Amino acid sequence: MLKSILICVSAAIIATKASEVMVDSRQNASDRFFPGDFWFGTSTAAYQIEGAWNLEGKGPSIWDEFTHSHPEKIVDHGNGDVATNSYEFYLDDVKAVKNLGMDFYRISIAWSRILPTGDIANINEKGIEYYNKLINAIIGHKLEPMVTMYHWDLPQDLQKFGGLTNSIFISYFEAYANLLYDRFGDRVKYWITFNEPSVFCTTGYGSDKHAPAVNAHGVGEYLCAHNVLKAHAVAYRLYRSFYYEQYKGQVGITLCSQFFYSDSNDMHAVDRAMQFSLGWFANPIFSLAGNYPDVMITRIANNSIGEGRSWSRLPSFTDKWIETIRGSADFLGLNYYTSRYVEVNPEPKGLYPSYERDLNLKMVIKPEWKPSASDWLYSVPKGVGDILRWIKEEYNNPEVFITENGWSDHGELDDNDRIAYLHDHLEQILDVVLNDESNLKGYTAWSIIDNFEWAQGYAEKFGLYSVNMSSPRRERTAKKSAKFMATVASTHRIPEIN
Ligand code: PNW
Repeated sequence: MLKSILICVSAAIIATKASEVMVDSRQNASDRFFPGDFWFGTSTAAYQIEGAWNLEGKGPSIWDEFTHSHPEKIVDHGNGDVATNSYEFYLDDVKAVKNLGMDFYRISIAWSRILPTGDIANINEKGIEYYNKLINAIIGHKLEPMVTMYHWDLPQDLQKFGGLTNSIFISYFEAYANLLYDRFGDRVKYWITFNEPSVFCTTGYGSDKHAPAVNAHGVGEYLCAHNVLKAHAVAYRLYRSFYYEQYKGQVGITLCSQFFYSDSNDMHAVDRAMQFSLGWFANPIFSLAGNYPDVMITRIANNSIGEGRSWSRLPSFTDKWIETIRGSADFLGLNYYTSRYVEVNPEPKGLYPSYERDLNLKMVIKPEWKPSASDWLYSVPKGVGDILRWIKEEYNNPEVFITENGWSDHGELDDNDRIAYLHDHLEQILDVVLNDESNLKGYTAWSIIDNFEWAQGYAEKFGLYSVNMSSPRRERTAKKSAKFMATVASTHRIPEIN
């Protein structure tokens, strides 16, 4: 179930187009290197690492509430109460990123740490102080901070009135964004409004797998997405109107998508998968026409009518909103992990109604794809190149940052499978860069340290460093992959592996 919902919806041009990629003849193995201005970084998110869930004025988030009231929904019954205690040991994380010779560190801010109820009426200065220390440490280590405003941890009080499904969310988010720009904008030049709305809207509002476990399938995920797009655009416009002139920063959004392929060359199915996953959020922001992809508008309206409604479960934008949302990003943050083949379901499948049923595609995993410790994550390096090329074509070559890419295992220090995954993906990415097939500015590895992997608890590890979870000091230890990434970041080349 989770697998199919988590289709951080992929896309696919078909294999042929992508495999025709010619590698420039000048590129001998020895001079295949990333350009000097290409950036490398690593990423974390507040709830997954900070701990200190109720310390120094922090209010509860939907993930505190979810893990406390439903421990059975987390594989190991874990939670983020203490996590890797980065609230106390944030300097270890910053130093780890620095040790790898990275250019930037992508973090997120816990909304309820600085606004305990989510509301601007009540500011927690202790929380502001924490992020000031963290941001200053990042800058002090000559790293660029890249800051995500919302990485899934909504203040619990905002869920009382429906959270992201209530349009008043837009005003709350605007006030929150304004506070962040005001307090941190002098030092933070790269802002990401939301991390992976397709994932948190489907799993949190369209299912009960993630917080806030609303499970309003078929309606909740679309309401959530609608408000996210508006809130994102409002936060973007706010920065451009009141902060850009002084601070000259950039504001983007991070979207997650797989790439999709078809064995039977069914390009309609492939396009539908791409549009339901990446296009859902990217089309309104990055396409010339704006608005949701046509295939979503049509299918969801038709299904809605078939269900006896006189309205579509996919909300519609006024022309004014289309205008406000279109072009509201300086860059597209892309989280790429894996891909799928798609086939049309002979019979409609999934909860009635639901996003899954609206999409109505079977997601197929190829037996030759290497599995990770996560049931949804298989190594498909080709997909990252194909999705970058797809983005260039579909959205007129926007600036892109890969804001996450990574591999899970059970915590080995000699993590050769992670190295192989990173190596193979970086090779594809380098091809794209050298052939000028994407306006790609940087690459971010998920994650610098092992951390709380949401419903999978601490069982699945994505870190370049392991963390001693049985010691209160939470010591960080570099894995073999940390060395690999350090070589990539410092030489701008991809070392050969056996
Ligand atoms: C991301 N998929 O989620 C999140 O941004 C991180 O917080 C998380 O720890 C990381 O990836 C690893 O899971 C994803 O289905 C969820 O392709 C689902 C997918 C990809 C990323």
